Amino acid sequence: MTKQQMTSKFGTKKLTGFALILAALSLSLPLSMIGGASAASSKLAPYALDEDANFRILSSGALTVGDNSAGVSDDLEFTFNAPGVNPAAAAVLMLRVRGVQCSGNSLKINGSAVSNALVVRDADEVDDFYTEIGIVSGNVLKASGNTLKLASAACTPAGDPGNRDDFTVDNLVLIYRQP
Ligand SMILES: [Ca+2]
Ligand SMILES: [Ca+2]
Repeated sequence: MTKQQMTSKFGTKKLTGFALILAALSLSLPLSMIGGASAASSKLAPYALDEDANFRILSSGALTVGDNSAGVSDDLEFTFNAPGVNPAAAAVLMLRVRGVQCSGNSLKINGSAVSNALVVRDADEVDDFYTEIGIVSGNVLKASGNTLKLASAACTPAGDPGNRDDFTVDNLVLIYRQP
């Protein structure tokens, strides 16, 4: 099992970019509810729009894990910073996700699962990207040296246990609170 190490090359954007994110987040709310995001996610999203919020673009490129294609790893991880974060507060991870078919896949920050980030889709939906709003629990983030890890899981008990579930994420945006 190999890991791809990447470092987020995107810095913190200021007001113009933030306004775009707010607009995107607002748009994503009804879509997420249609797509099955939990009530908890939907409630937490507006909370992240507080005046004390900050955000980071963690990745704007597609990241795929699984075993369908050569050169794709079962898992990958990269590091990112969250300058000025209030570490005790929960945060929101907004992202697009495609191809999740099994519940065992994981998206973790500092070893803690980001809930609602990976939603299992029906077979006829796995070719489409869905906007998801994940929840990063309080006491997970730190100002620097955070690790985000994606891992694909075998689809068990259904299917071939040796066939890991390939899925793709992109446009990962972390919205967090400052003290
Ligand atoms: Ca899949
Ligand atoms: Ca596979």
